[in-house]
This record gives sequence, structure tokens and C-alpha cells, in this order.
Amino acid sequence: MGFRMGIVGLPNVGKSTLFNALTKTAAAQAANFPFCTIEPNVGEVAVPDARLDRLAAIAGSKQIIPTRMTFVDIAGLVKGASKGEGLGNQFLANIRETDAIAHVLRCFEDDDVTHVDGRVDPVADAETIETELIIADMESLEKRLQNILRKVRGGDKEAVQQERLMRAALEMLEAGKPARLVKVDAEDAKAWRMMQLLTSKPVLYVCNVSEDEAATGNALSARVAEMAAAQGNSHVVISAKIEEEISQLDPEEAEMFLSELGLEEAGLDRLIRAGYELLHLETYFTVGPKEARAWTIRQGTSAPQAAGVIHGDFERGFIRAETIAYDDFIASNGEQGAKEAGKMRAEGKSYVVQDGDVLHFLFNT
Ligand SMILES: Nc1nc2c(ncn2[C@@H]2O[C@H](COP(=O)(O)OP(=O)(O)O)[C@@H](O)[C@H]2O)c(=O)[nH]1
Ligand SMILES: [Mg+2]
Repeated sequence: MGFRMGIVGLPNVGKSTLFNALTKTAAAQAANFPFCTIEPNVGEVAVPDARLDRLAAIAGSKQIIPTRMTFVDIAGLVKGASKGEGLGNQFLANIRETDAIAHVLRCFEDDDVTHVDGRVDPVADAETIETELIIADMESLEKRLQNILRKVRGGDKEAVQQERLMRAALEMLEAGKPARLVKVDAEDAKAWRMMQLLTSKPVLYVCNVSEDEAATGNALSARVAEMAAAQGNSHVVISAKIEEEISQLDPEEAEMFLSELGLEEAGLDRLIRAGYELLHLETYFTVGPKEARAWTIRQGTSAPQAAGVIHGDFERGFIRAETIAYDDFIASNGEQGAKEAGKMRAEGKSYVVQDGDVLHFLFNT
């Protein structure tokens, strides 16, 4: 399952600069990894995870295969977009297909770069975009509701649930608030996700600051941080310009460049990690002499479902998962040591996979 993060924001805030830097840096970092830019605006990046390298070193794995995340550079969001301004509704379909939104906000001053509204105000920009998404959600719900009401009259049980969820969403949106603020019960979670509302997706604000403020942030990014905290959303501070420069350096040069700027790691790594947290994603590993590989799952995934990420047959024929916690694998210096120390567990169908688990699946074909 690929996780997709849509990069949105007003024009000229640095979305494409960031996207290009992300995909280029990722390609350079994962030298032996089949990286691809799928379409000009869609790129897959390797999720950096130092644990994977340690596991591979212990197991002597020939190949290291990180897990991946997809970024989509979504252009065309402007004031009035929901009414067909700019690229109009084209961007909506692009956003619907994502799991989360990285909302880039301009927090840099530069008279050479035009701001669409003639002033730099990231909090107002965030509201502009959110308003467009709220309107787009309202319009799509109002259209869909008519259909659902027909089905309800026809006695369709699922439609009754959908109508209830749609009305809850509409009430929130009509109050000018995003659908993500609606409290959804576990039994409604799937139907809710299926509605694919733009404003129900989790948001990560990306404050694009100038190069000299990347380590500290600035007054504008501080305002975004405040707004994000009040909304229960998260934020990261990065400089798209720095990321662009890093993407042209080799790894050692990049490290030196970062330390000169007082930065511990590239914005790429922070952004991807924040995306992972936002989506409640975890990683498990498969480790052997041939390859060490990381796999992405949602928190709370059962062992058979986790096996299904590798292959559907693994899930259908699941027998058990030989499981070693990451720390045990390291402390016992590998699988053999873990076995001897009694740290390898045989876990069944109801086991909930934990972040960092090293798994070996046994299955019927
Ligand atoms: N000074 C400065 N300019 C930037 C920064 N990020 C992007 N830009 C410039 O802003 C312009 C628009 O950037 P772009 O990435 O195309 O914006 P998009 O429309 O959001 O995709 C380009 O000329 C970039 O070089 C930044 O952090 N500082
Ligand atoms: Mg662009």
C-alpha cells in the first residue's frame, strides 16, 4: 500500500521547489534503490530509517530496501478554485487521492517573488486554502446527498449510515470548519474515509522560511506554529531553497553544509518523519542475507494484514509470524542470538504488529 502525501498551497509559496528537492535528494540518498518520478508531479521517496541499516549490517544483507512514500505536487489551488478559478476543479481529484496534505506556507520575504495577494501572511494564506477546500467539500456533499436520499427511501441500510455521516460533515463545514473536526466512531471510520472529503485529511503545515532562518524559524513560522497547535495539526519549518541546494550535493558535502547552517538533518527527513507520524504509520522489517527491507503499516495492523502488504497470498495462507522486537534483534546480535536467548516469539493471527518488529511469515500456499 502506497501512502500519498499531497503538497498544496497558494502559487509561489515554494511547492515545486520543495517537491523537486525532495525527489532529487531521495534519489541520491537511495543510490541502489529503484527510485522513480512516476509523473512530472508525482515522486516516490525512500523513508529514511537508521534501524534498517543496523539490521542489514548484522545480518550481512546484500541489499537494503527502504519503504517508500509518494509525494504529489498539486498545483492550481487559488482563491476561487472551488468556483473554477485557476486550474479549477482539476486539483480536487488530485487531493482526494491522497492520504494526507502537506500545506506549504510562504514564510519568507522576497520582493522578487510575487505573492498572489500582495503580502506575506501565512495564517491568512492557510485560511484562504482551507476555505476553498471547505466550499469544495460542501458542494460535493450536497450533490451526493441527493443520491443517498433516494437510496435511503429505497431501504438501503448503508445509505442510512452515509446520510448520517454526510449530515454531520455538512453541519461542520457550514460552520466554516473542516470535516476533520467531526468525531467519528470506530464503526463509522471506514464509511467516513470512503467519503474522501478534502478537509477530513490530516494536515501538516510546512513553513517555508529563508535560508538563514531554517534553524531557528521566524516570526511568521511562529504564528503558523500557534495556529497549528490551536487546530491540533502539526507543522515543520524548512527552507525549500536549502533543500534545493542540498539536492545538488553528494551526501558528505550535504552533511557539512547542514552543520554550517546549524541543522542536524535535511528537511526531507523531518518532513517524511512528520508525514509518517501524521498518518499513524509504523514500520516492520524483514531481514535475511539477501535483503533487509522495511514495510509500512498503519498502527494497529494485525500480523496477517501486515503479511498482506508483502503479498496477498501471505495474508490468505497466514499460519504464524516469527517475531523478534528490534531492540532484541540488536541486543542479541541477530536472529540466531535472539533464538538462543528465547527472544523469538511465534505470533498468531490476532497479534498486533509493533513498530520495529523483525518478522518472518509462515504461510500455506
Ligand atoms: N527567496 C526565496 N524564494 C523562494 C523560496 N522558495 C521558493 N522560492 C522562489 O519562489 C518562486 C516560486 O516557487 P515555486 O516552487 O515554483 O512555487 P509554487 O508555485 O508553490 O510551486 C521561485 O522563483 C522560487 O525560486 C525561499 O525559501 N526563499
Ligand atoms: Mg509549482
